[in-house]
Parts: sequence; C-alpha cells; structure tokens
Amino acid sequence: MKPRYLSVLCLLLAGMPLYAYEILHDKPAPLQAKERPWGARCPVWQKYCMPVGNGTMGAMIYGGTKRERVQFNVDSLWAGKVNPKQNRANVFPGISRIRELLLEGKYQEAEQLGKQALGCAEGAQEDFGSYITFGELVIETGIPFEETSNYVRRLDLDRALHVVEFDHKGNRYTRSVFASYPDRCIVIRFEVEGDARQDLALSFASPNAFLPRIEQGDLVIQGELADSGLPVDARVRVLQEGGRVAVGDNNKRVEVKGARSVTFLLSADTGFDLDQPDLVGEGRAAELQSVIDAAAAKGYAALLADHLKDYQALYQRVSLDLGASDTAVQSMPMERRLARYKKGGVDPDLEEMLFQYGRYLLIGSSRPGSMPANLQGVWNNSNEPAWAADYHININLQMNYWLAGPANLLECQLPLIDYTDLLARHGRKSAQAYYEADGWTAFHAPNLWGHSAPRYPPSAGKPRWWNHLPISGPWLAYNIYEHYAFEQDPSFMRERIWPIVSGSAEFLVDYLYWHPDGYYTSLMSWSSEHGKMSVGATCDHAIAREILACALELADVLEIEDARTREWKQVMENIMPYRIGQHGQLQEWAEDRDNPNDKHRHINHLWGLHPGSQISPLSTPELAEAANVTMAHRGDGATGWSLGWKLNFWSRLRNPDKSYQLIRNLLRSKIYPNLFDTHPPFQIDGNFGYTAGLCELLLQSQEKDAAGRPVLDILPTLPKAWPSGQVSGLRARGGFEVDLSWKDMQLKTLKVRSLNGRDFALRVNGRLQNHSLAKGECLERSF
Ligand code: FUC
Repeated sequence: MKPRYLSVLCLLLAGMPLYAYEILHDKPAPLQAKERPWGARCPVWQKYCMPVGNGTMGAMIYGGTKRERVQFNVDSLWAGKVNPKQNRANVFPGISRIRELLLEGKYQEAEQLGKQALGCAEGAQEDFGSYITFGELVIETGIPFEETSNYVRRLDLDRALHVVEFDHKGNRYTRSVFASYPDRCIVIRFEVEGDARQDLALSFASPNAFLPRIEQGDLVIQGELADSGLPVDARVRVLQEGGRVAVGDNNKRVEVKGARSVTFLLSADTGFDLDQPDLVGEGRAAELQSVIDAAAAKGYAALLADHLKDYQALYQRVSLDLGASDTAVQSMPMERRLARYKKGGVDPDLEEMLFQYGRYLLIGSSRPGSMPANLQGVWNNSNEPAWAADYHININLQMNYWLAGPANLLECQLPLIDYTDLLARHGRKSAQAYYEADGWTAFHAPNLWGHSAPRYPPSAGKPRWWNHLPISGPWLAYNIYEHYAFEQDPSFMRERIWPIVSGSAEFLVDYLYWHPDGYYTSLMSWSSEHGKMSVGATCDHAIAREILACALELADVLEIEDARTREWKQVMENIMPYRIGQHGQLQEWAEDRDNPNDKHRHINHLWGLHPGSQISPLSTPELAEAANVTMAHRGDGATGWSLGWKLNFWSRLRNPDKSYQLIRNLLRSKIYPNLFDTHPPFQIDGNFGYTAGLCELLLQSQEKDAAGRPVLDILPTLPKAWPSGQVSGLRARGGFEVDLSWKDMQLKTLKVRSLNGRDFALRVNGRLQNHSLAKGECLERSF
C-alpha cells in the first residue's frame, strides 16, 4: 500500500462520516487506455476520467501530470435548431385506418401503412440536432509522470472534489477541481508544497470553431452554433500567487512562470433560455465576466467553503452503511477493486459508494435553473454522442429521476419539471396533429427545444415503434406527479404539477379507443422498442391507468369534481385489464404472443410493478406471480439501464436474492473504473436506476392503504449479503424521512420524521399499523 493510501485509510478509520467515499486511481487517465480524441466511445474519457458538475456545467478530469486536461460542457450546447413545423399534417386519417385494419386482424397491412403514415414532418429530423461538446482546457506543466512518485487521483464524493496528488523532485503537488453551483464556475487549483515553483501554460482545444483569445489576462472563448446561431461563450481567469504571467501562441495561451499556486476559474454558457427557447438569445460574455469577477473577488478558500456548504446540504441528507469492506480493499485503485469484485470479492462499501455516486451525479447534472440530466447527465466529449445524448422519454429520462424522491434530492428534479412544461406546450400541438386530442403528449425522444413530434419522418426508414410512442408523454407526467407524492406541497402542485398531469389525463381520455369488446385500449400501439403492432400494449394501459388515478388524486386535493374528472374516472375503470398468457407470463400485448426465450432489454409490460404501483406480491399476488414468470424469461443480463430496471422490479417483487444478484451483475459487467454505468457506451440512467433500486430494497412507499394513507414498508427486500446495516434520510411518499438500522437481518431501530403531518401506515415485519404525527414530529422505535 502506498503511503498516501495509508493516510486516506487512517482518516477512514478515524471515523469519517458514513457518506465519505473516494474513487481512487493510481495513474492518470491517458495512461489507462487508448485515446480517441473527441470520440463518443473514447475509452479514456468514458472509463477513466472523473466528473464534476454544477448542473449547468460539467467537466471531466484526466489527471495528467505533464498535461492536465479538463474537458467541459454546458447543458444547453446543442447543434440543431427549433423546428416549428415538426408535426406531420393529416396523420389522423392514417391512424384511423390502421386502427380499423388491426380490429379486422389485418396486422401486416396495418404495419405496412404505419411505415408510410407515421413519423414527424419531413425536414424536422435534420433540425433535431444533438448535444455536443464544448472543448477542453489544457494546462501544460512539464512534469512527466515517469518522474513522479506516490501519484494518486481521487474523486471525493463527500466534498464533490477531485484531487490529484504526486511527488516530484521532493515536492508534493496537489491539484483540486470542483464545480460550484453558488458561484457558477469550475474551480481548478494547482498547488505545490515547500519552496518549489510552478510553470504552467493554459490553452483551449475543441473540435468546434470556438475561438480563444486573451483579453485582460483572461482566456476568453467565443463561438456561434452553425444551425441555430446560438451564441457560445466561456471565460477563464488565471489567479496566481507569486511569479508572473505572459501571453503566448498568438494571444491564445496564458503562461504562468514561477508561481506558488495558480487558481483557474472557468465559467461558460450559451444564449439559450428555457423560457424563450424559440429565440436565439444574447451572448453571455458580459454576464460571464461578472460571474468570474465575483468569484475571483471571493478567493479560493471562500469558493470552496460555499461549494461544500451548498453541496453537502444535499448530499449529506442520506447516509448508508451495508457493512464494512476490508481496509485493504477500501484503498485499492478502482480498476483493481472492480476486478476483485468481478471475481466474487465481497465489498459492501463499493455497493454503498455506487449508491452515493448516483446521488453525486444527479446533484452534478441537475440543479434548479439547469436543463435536466440527459443521457450522459451533462458530460459529453463528442459532437456525435450516442443517441445524440438527448432526452429519451421511453424510459431513460424518467429513470434519471427515479432516485430524486427516495434518495431525498427533490430540488434536483425541478429542471425536469421546467423542461416538461416546455414539452407540454409543444406537445399540445402534437396531441392535436396526431390524434385530434386535447391535452398534451410527446413522442419517444425530444431535444433541447422540446421537440414533441415523433423523431423520424417516414422517409428515414427507421422502425416505426421507435418513433411513434404517444404514451411517452404520460410516462413523463408520472415523474412529475411523483414529485408531489414525495413533497406534498399543495401550492406547488396547483401551479406546476397539476397542469402537466391533468393535461396528460386529457390527452389519454381522447387517445384511448373504445374497443368493440367493451373496454378502452391503446389502439394502435406496440411495446416500446420491442414491437409489434397490437390492439393494446400492456405498458400503455398501465401508464394510462396510473396517470388517470394520479390526476384524480390531485383533483381531489384541489377539490375539483366536474364532468372532466368524471370522464377520467370512467375511462380509468374501463381500461383493458392485465392478461396472463399461455406460459403464465404477464402478457406484453393484448395478443398472447410473448416468447419465453426473448431477452429483450425493455420490459415495458411490468411498468405497473415499477415505476407504477399497480402490481404487488401483497395486493395482487396473481399478477405478481405472472411478473415473476416474465422476469425469469428475460433473465439476469442486459444493458446497463435495463439491469437497473430489473433491480427495481425484483425489489418490488420482494425477492432479495434476485435483487442482490442483479446488483452483482451490474457492478460486474456494466460499471467502468470511473463508476459510470455503460449501455455501452456510457449512459447515466444505469447509475440512477441502481441508486433508486437500492432505496427500494430498504424502504418502499408506493402502496396506499384502504383509507388512502401512504404505507411505509420497512426493509421489504433485504438481501442476505447485508445482514447488518443502517440508512438514514431516505424519503417516503406522503412526506416523510426515515432512518433505520438492522442487525442479523432484523430491524433494530426506526425513526420516521413527518414533514407534512399526514397520517400514514407502517409495515414492519409484515404487520401494518396506523400512525398520526404532526408536522415535524418523529416516531422512534427500537426492536
Ligand atoms: C432506448 C434504449 C436503448 C438506449 C437508448 C438511449 O432507446 O432502448 O437501449 O438506451 O434508449
């Protein structure tokens, strides 16, 4: 063990808080894999660099000694542009004909017609664009890695701080990076102990034509996006202690000589404004200058202190202990640690760390005022990221926020609500254009500007089930409802949540089709990305049932009861019921055609089990058994996000062994050495799905009792791998915070804090008990 690891270890043993975790590496990222500059699947970037973020900006740090690189992004940096004519004209007659054909059993003809009739308007695909990369700051130091010793780089999750440390010629060098939300900048500090001095040169590199120049000693970067004309700006201030500064490379490089320490302050933005997304906004150069001036005036120590205060107020709400890993394991570089885990090594601290990492990544990529976390959060090194790093809403964006409630980060969900407002505005036109329906919906993959039509036109030749998924809007509306379920703030609900959820219910009652057999069905539909055309995909029905129930619950709180809510209720109660098929499986479609050998990653038909609340081993045992059969068919492997979903399914099915197996599979096969989850490539939803799933093992609250009280289900699915442990600060629907501990698989202590004074029921060891607590009151029990 290297001396530095020893000191880290001593700190751990000295009783550091439970939320202190570090992702360790003993080499710079570029020495750990082969570089593919600006490549979407660059192994160095996606596997070894480590992320910091403040919601609006994200950076990935390479940790090089000779050349440090800080690749960075801004959340609204999108190629492409608004397309006001994205909805295809005259689609509804085609949809009506497809419906008739399906009812006549003419599936092939219906599919044929679907290929020609569905999709967005021609031209809209070209404007859709992609999330792209800004570029990187390059800081040359002249210190080759081979001349260094005791190198360590680590991402400290408790402080949201990246640190590189090494010795060179008897001097200890430390480089720290953090992304400050309060001060809107990324702070990079190069320090050296003792008498040594540093010579550093700062420059900018990018695959885009963003031009750097030195202005009043700052590195100023300016550009404009080709399609939209969106202005792009960044500014870097160089604050050195000691030494002197010069300008080089044709006014494009800042050169610092003989400094004791140097702090770089980076701030960047585009002119995009979510409130006026159709306009090409003003450049932000002047605003960034004020941001940087203010940060510089504050100084490094105060910037760090304010960053810690802001970040820890969110991060330290939840602590988790699932058992202790060997001390030698805790200080292992992550690549070795994962390899050991892969071989069956026991490492509960790593399982905890991945849980907290999900929370870290959400705090880093989604803060009030930012865009929501996209397929890669806010991190992206390429102009051609996989799936445009967009906002897929046929599971991915929704999954990004599953943890926001249970893992107690509701503030981080506000960007999702802001963005859904935009989508719903455009989505009203899409609901009319495609279904002549009121309310709003959006199809499977929107972009920065809230593209709500299907993604591709018929001429793109893409499979239609990708494109045409009108249930995506209601699926997203469920996340927005969940915000209220966890928060219970009636005035926020009235203003922000009700319009989205009620607008979704309005769409659904117009969209669902009254089948001649006497029920409402999603005609025509297919199970997302799995196909085939159907007279009713189970997932659509589950989502419709749940959203209508949510809308009715909110209407009840708002004391609204009218023709509209009566229609919602009537439709909800007459949606095609679940069907159990020939293999005992929960049918994916109205037609009994599931293939038991099919391992497809989308398991949409279990939506009512998770994230929905319709299927449970306790209240609907037959459906839960059918869901078990489906899960057995689909197996325990999958892409990153799908493993995350499977973990949530198994925990709702109250199967601890399977749940733990999924945790092992995920960590074994889909987690990179920087702990990013991979599809492949890197896709952040798997990280978020893991954290959400872990919450589900320890506390569930999706159930309501007969009187409508939320049921807090304590330790519903505890894996044997964690016989003793504790968690504190989890949040439950109804507005509660829960701490609990267990020993030898038995609950030991329980504390429930009521945030809103709602009555609730507790299920402990299988027994249900009602409770009343006033707002702010706690219930405490020992067992
Ligand atoms: C859905 C998934 C893919 C991928 C993409 C971003 O389409 O089916 O696996 O995750 O989203």
